[in-house]
Amino acid sequence: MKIKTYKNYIDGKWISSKTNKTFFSLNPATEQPIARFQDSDDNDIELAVSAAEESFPLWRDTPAPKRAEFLFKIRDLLIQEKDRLAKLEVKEMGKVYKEAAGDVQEAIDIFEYMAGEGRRLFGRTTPSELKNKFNATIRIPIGIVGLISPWNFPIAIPSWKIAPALICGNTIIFKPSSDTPLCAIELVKIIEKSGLPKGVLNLVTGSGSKVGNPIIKHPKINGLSFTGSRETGKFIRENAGLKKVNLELGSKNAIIVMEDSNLKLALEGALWGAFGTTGQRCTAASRIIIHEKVFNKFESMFVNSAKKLKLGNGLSKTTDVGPLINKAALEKSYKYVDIGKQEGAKLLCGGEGVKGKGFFFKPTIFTNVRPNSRLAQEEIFGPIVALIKIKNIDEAIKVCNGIKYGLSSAIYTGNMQYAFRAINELEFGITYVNSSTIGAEIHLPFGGTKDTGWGKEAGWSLDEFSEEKTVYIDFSRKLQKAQGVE
Ligand code: UN1
Repeated sequence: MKIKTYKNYIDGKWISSKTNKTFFSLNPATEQPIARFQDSDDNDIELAVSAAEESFPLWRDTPAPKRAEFLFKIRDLLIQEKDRLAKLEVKEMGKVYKEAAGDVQEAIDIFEYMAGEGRRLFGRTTPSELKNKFNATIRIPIGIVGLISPWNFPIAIPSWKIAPALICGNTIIFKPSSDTPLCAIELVKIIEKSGLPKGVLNLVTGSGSKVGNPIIKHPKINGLSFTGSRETGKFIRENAGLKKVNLELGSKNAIIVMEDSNLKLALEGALWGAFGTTGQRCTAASRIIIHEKVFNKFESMFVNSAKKLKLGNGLSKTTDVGPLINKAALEKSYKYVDIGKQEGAKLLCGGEGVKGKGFFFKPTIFTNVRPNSRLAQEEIFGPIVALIKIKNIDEAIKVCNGIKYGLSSAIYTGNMQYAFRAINELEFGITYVNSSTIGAEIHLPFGGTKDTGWGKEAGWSLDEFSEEKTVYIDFSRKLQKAQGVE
């Protein structure tokens, strides 16, 4: 079958890698190859860094409101192309159409929001302790930033990183996940159409070892933003030297269902949290922590509804749950089903894939899961959820916090005391009350505690992509010393 070969985007040109090697991305619902991409290496990164270095002064010196004009154009183009991009995303990543459209919408929203920052990018002023002296801060770019993005939000997450990096005046080396390079290329083509000066954004496709690694270690790259696995995040911390690093490394999120909660509402939240995007969200709910008084009732409601979810191609209107991203993800889900069984948890539904093509795995529920078991501790990134029984709010909070991650958490209750205890005591970057663990809006901070990583993404990420520089202006015409030194 003849399929198209796509190139890297460096210094405003689409060029092939000198490696002469390519790789495929697959449609996870059919296992058919989609297109061929450059299997690049450190030589391509060198070219991209040179382009980013050369274009940096021009971009830095472009007034931020002018930089914003490009972002507004990108937003408009994304709106025009939303349907096409969403369909492409279903094809390459597998999520159902309406979720893919939501993903593109997040990209639209962040470009719009960051374009607005072009006329803010606020610094601060404070009084000086001395006479005739003026103190202020301004935001300056970091320089060249490396953006390494995942496949689960293949348009939104790159945009969460590219939009703030651009508005702050940085130039960019962008390496997308090798599972969704076409989504990234289509996003970059849209950015190219906005007329962004050459060299400001450079895209290099390829593996983590040959492309990610030289980005992480490159002495001229000053900042990194990575979303992906905890293991890669650790590698980055250990190998990025003193770069400014922003990491979002997933989680093992939980929904708490208290005895007074609206069970129908909690059920909808649990289904959406556990099986939306086939469990492949950093914010997916993979633990449901349920009060003993409502445990049995909620368990049977949840299992009955999960069994009715329809697996299939994300383009079909009747599909609830799409495929997993690839074969390795499918194998991982099987592995955790075995682990769950070995640990003595009871499998209530699912636990297996589906015959035929595509990386499908049935919505899977385990009950009687021990909070400290691997099933309840480790991120699976699949449609597998652990039900855990608790006696009271103290135990709920303890179990919810008893993991090494801390991205998203939720509590269903009408009780103000329970709600506020969750808000104050859950050690997570995000807590929802009477809503699922997913649904983050781009203008609020997105990020987590503990092993989920460092820094904030989306709307509050200006600190990740700029330095707040301090400026002292002394107009006394004499040497004045601070701290009362005469
Ligand atoms: C992610 O899974 O990394 O709240 C991002 C949500 C989405 C973003 C998820 N708006 O689930």
